[in-house]
Amino acid sequence: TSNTSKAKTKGQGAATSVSIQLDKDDFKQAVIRNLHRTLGTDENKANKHAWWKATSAAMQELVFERLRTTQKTHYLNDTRAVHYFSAEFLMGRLLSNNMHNFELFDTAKRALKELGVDLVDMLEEEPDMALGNGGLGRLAACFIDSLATMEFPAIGYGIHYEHGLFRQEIRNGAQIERPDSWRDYGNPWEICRPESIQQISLYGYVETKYDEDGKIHKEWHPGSIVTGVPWDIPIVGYGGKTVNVLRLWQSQSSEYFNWDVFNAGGYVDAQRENVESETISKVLYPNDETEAGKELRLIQQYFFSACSLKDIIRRYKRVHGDDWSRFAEQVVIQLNDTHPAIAIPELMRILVDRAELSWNVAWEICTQTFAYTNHTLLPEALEKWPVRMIGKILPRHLEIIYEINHRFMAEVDAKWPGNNEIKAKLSIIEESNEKMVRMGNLSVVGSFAVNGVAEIHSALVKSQLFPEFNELYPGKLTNVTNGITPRRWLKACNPSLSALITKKIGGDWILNLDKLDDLSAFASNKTFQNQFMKVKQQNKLALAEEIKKLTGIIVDPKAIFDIQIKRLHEYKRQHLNLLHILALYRRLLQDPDYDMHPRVFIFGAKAAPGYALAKTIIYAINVVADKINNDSRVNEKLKVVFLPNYRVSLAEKMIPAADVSQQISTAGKEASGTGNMKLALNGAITIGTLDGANIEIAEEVGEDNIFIFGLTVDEVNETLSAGYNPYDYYYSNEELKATIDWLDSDYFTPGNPHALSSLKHSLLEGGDPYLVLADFEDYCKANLALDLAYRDKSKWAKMAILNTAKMGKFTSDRSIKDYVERIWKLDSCQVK
Ligand code: F55
Repeated sequence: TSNTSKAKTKGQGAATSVSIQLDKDDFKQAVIRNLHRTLGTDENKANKHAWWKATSAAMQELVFERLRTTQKTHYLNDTRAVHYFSAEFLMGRLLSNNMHNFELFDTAKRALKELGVDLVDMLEEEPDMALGNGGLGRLAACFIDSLATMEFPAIGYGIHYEHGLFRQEIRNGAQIERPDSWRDYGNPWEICRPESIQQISLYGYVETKYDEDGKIHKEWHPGSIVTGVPWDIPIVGYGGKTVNVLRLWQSQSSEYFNWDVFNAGGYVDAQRENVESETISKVLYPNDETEAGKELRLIQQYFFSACSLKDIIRRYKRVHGDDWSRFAEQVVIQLNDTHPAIAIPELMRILVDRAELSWNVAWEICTQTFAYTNHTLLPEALEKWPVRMIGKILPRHLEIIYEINHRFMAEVDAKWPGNNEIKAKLSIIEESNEKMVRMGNLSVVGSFAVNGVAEIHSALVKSQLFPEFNELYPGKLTNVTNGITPRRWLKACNPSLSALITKKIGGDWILNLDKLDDLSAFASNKTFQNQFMKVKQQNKLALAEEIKKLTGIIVDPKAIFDIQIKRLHEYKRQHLNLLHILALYRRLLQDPDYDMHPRVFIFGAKAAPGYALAKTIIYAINVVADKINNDSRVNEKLKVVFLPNYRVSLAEKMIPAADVSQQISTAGKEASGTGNMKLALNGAITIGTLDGANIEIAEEVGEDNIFIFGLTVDEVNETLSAGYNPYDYYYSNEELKATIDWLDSDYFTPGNPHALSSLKHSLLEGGDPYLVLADFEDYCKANLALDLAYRDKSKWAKMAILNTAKMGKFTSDRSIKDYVERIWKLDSCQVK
């Protein structure tokens, strides 16, 4: 293309930069050319949206160039690659990210300015690509960024949902869900690849045949066939050298097939129950941490897993033909939780039924190919599918699962002869009233590596979730602590802090986050403290304006900005935060001179639409906010803000402005958390429990630079087994009792005194399963300490700097390095 023929070698910058670069005038021309030729409009007519599209198209020209080179290089080198199977990729916006990763952001900004367009303002035109619920989906997005940055051959496989996670509106304090339509006006980043369409089967029955030698052969006669259309999203690594692909499957009906069935008449009734092909990729299930158990969900999982496997096998066969012996050398598949675990029996089916390999050879290939990441210990999140349902949708897979289990049970019996209790526990089939397939057990049995996502979590996976598996397969269970990409979560979202850091210690931190530790030397330096806190102050000012724009609430940028952003869940304990806010409110009412630094509590959270108590907590936050913000007796010191529709692009505005990071889950429940890392990286101080990656953050920053409170995992277990009674705390802490009772009055919900009763109920009669009451007092103490610390400006600045300085461990580059060295065994492949 013309822009590459005008390529210039970039003089400055890291040796990591790609040589194809544009200067400001090239960039202007590329945007204008795309405005004319791609958008069919011109400078005078173009609105913000058209400018965004033209700019994206200009970027996409560069992206394509590197994509081609990358794919050619990977093909010629016949590289081993990781295939990251994930039902969710929470990408957010891509234009700014791609500019940053091509190191073109400043060039683009200047070019657009000359065209009369403000880049930062224009970026708001891009809808978030919200094809995920929360941490798990965002982790996948950070991982594919790091994989491309570190030049590892990798492909992400997922679902091309028409509607991503719902858009949240707040009406009269309550959450309303609205459909998300991220592609309504076209997505400039995706490319449809009709040449790589796949077809997959569903329903039907299995025929058992015998050949001349009496050998058994299974033939699946499907009841319907679905077409998978791949959409590729290029993933630009930092430095712009490697551009990998995220391949997302869209479902389509395969008309000719379904017509036959339709004409057969007798099958019409059976067909009626079947899921319509197009609905498979229609919508992302909005549940995090609760498994929906719906037929359509299982079909989604099989649909994308089977399409992806076929895609991998097609590519493998192009080089190796029918020689399966090198498959596991070339292909490693990482299962992002159990959502794609049905890929295990699917690969067995292909190898045994289609390639006609022996079971043992097939099983060896399979178990050398798959690795599985566990993201939760919560029982309600562990996927189980009714045997009956799998039998209906995937009859041959059910047989294969039974065969896998049969052989596995023999292994268990060899290890623990005659021990039926262990067998019942480890069996892939749960022999309950309604028989279930346990996808976690299937994943452990079918993988060569299983990892948790933070040290404590992985220890609990070994000791609590899968202890017998750990005995049976020593070394299979391991840890890879999560990480986040510093490109999006510092460089792009916090340009002022990035510039300050780079000025102080150079720009190497972007690719080597451990370098941030060089800032430690300046943590006590008054000048640097002032510079650091000035950036924070500017970011707070910007967020204050955003808050006003989004909610009308006016907040004081000098107040402590205290932020809790994450999905709404009881175990994450937003209601613990709320009870403490009520306690502060009450103290201020009882003593107008109550001494506290002004503080703004800011929340962002979506509740799963069917999770009633989570929705009540959102409602509670909003009604309490409304009361406090309009109470002139306290609102100089206390404000509460619930920002609607929390999502990646909103997180990017909130995180740089945070003074305090709330990470207050019940110990043992949050597998890792990743928001904790993003906030600390941007200089927020954590108030948190010893849970998930908080523990490792505390180790890195040191106990002076974090506010730890609450029960530990062991203490939680002891408290529960001693017969935890929340009333003991309720009656012994006057303030706690008063705040809980307050929620159940009509003070916050005039005319509707019991609107929040279910919240009180869950904390008392409900048994308080997440020990909110047990941790309340210590949480209040930690908050007091935090308040005091903030008043010492220099002390706080030092803490904030050290938090940024000590986050090196939590780059997703390090996570990927761990996966590569310990699990995937990949070589990087430099793309020239
Ligand atoms: C989505 C769908 C289902 Cl069916 C179940 C869970 C989810 C989901 O979104 N889980 C999730 O986000 N888990 C989180 O994963 C993060 C990345 O590993 C962890 O940091 C976090 O602790 C964990 O809750």
